[in-house]
Amino acid sequence: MKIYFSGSIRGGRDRVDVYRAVIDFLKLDHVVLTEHVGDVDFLDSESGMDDASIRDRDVAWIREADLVVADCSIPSLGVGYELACAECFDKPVILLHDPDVSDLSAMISGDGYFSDVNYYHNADEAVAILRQKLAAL
Ligand code: 6K6
Repeated sequence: MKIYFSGSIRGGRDRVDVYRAVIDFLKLDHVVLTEHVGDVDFLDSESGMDDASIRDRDVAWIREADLVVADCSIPSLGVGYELACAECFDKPVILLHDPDVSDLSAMISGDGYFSDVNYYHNADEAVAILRQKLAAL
């Protein structure tokens, strides 16, 4: 599958270690379109792309993806926007959320499309959840 992994960038990078672990796991059997989200050394300002190009490319990747996996622990406008796109494009979505980091927005928890919310507390738990979910697909 082509998987679009969504996680906070300008919203804050405190969970990048979890993103990295999740992406490394997903890459064992799938193509991850957004590997840069888990790049620990990534500097948004050094990407060389303007914001319109980033947005257009990312929306095109969501259209192309077979599955969207999003970590909503850090509130991020970009992640929320991508989830709305995924719903518009009718893409399956798996959500990861650490309740110790934030309360999940009502706009996500109150949207029946996002029924697959998975709570975790560390990278190992997040990977174990995804291993189980992907095996069941
Ligand atoms: C990429 C690699 C190096 O620099 C960049 C430039 N920035 C972005 N590149 C690609 N996707 C981005 C970039 N900034 C935000 N996004 C998308 O929005 C990602 O797919 C994330 O899932 C989401 C993060 O949104 P914010 O609001 O937290 O930045």
